[in-house]
Amino acid sequence: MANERTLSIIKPDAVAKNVIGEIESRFEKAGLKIVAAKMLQLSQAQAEGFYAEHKERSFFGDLVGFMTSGPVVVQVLEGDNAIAANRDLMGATNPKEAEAGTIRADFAQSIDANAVHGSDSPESAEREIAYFFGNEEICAR
Ligand code: IDP
Repeated sequence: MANERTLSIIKPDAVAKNVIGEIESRFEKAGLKIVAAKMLQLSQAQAEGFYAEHKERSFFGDLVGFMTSGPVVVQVLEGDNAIAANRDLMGATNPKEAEAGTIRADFAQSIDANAVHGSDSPESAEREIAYFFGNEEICAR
């Protein structure tokens, strides 16, 4: 299996619900290691840049508004097939369609406020990790 890194974000709704620890615990219990982490208040420009691929979508303004509505926790997860493993833990984008026991099924209310982000490919993981972390902020473990 491939040892990978992926970018995870605990979004403002989950931070406001005070479930940061419960979500981080799911990563650890699944065997993923947190190799970098920080809490941030995203600026509008940071949120727009992060979600640039969605800028033509009808929900882009709402997405940026939501992502800047309160602090987020960004982390780099490392482990076997970390990108897919994190997506499995997260569940479907729309929490109403997310499998029972996934983070979104348990902690998200709606497709707009869906608790977590996770990179969806090796290319996006590389871009997204570099968006938030310098190499010196990622720790070998
Ligand atoms: P993902 O977060 O599961 O990878 P993407 O399709 O990359 O899903 O969408 C990014 C984020 O944009 C979603 O997590 C969600 O918050 C928001 N989003 C996606 N589709 C919709 C929609 O149809 N309405 C409102 N928000 C959406």
